Amino acid sequence: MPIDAVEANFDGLVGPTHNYAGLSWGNVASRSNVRAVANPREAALQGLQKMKRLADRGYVQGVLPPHERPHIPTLRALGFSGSDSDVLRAAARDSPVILAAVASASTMWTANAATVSPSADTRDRRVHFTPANLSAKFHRSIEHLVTGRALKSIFADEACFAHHPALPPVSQFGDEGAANHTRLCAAYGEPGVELFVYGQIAMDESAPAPRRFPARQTLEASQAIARLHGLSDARAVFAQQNPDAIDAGVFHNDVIAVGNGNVLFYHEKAFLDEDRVLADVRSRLRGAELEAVRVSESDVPLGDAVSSYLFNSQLLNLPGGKGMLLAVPGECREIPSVSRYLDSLLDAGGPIRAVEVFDVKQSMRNGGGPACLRLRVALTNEELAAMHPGVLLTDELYERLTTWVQGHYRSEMSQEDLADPMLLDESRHALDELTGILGLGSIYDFQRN
Ligand code: SUG
Repeated sequence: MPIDAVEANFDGLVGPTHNYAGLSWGNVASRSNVRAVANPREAALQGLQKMKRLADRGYVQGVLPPHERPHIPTLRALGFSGSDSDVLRAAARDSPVILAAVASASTMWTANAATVSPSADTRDRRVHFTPANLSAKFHRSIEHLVTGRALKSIFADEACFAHHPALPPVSQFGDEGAANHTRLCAAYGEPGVELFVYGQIAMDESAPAPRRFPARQTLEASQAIARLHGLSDARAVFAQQNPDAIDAGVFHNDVIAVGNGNVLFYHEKAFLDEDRVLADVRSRLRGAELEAVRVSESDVPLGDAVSSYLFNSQLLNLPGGKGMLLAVPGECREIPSVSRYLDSLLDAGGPIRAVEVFDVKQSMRNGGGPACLRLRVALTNEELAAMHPGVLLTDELYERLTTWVQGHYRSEMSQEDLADPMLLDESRHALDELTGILGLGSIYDFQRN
């Protein structure tokens, strides 16, 4: 009997300090919008509306909470001292860039929160979670502890769920989570193939590597995750991302490829050795044939793929086995080559049967599209029943979160605003209320001290 399972998507709720600080070298949008004034309220509402539309279509939709920002404990660890206001004032004076890093709302991009292996793939038949160390960027490297707490609080039942700490926080084990991990399968409850895509082999200096921008994910990290999660060779494939793509601004694999079920939708420049990747996946995929939907450079030049975020779309099953829906960012309809390609994709009669546009512009300006904003967790019915239900989006939760955002979030956030001690108070107050709404317990440092 096949096991009934669903894919749940957990979107990161945008935090109250959402801003444009230009922190991510190698991420073109982050750099080009540096110092623009952000609108945290609009950002959070755009995210909630995306979640609501997908929940209304019947998809299992969850929410992951934002983190406490600015993160005062990190500033203290860096030598800033005194009262919280003193700490903020000194950081703003001595190093605005450090203040911006500890104030980033980057936890919204939950595709980077963790790598998740469904129980059908793992040796002990539990769902395995490893928060990503995100060690390539300081502002992201401070996420994994609280991410781990939130995931443990939501997936608490040890009979169903296994949690690992993040990998050692050094560049050789740089891990960016699910953004560099795609699972292909015949059905969510069946054993699948986990495709780990790395940017660089860290411990082999002669191996191919990007020249301009950093490779954030290493083979060493991907292999460690596969070992921790108990994936056999039959369940895991490791593939190198094309270094030229990284140098063109593809800082995560989910900016150039997305998979779901037996479909892999990717750009011809995604992988260093495309033929081997496809052969490795094909030889391991059971119960279904891989359908490779390959986009050529002549149809969509790599630069257009990066600026539209075509591949940072969510690929979702349509009900009744009637193909798949591609949930694309609005920018895809603004770039002629991409818009034309989407029309031809629908005419082609392939597995992708529907395209829907989502407005997540506030996040896009920091290089985060629809797929960056969500963490996928395939769950059997039994696992779904075992998880904490308070984070699953219902009409009522959507209303409560919308009211909560409207009551607590500012509509303008400049770099100067990050030093405002009132912002810290407002954020803590809002997050304290949020853990109550979501029923998560005390996951934040300020609630524990
Ligand atoms: O890590 N941007 C994020 C975007 C993450 C996108 N995620 C996926 N592709 N899955 C990053 O580069 C920019 C923050 C700033 O510049 O203010 C930032 O962190």
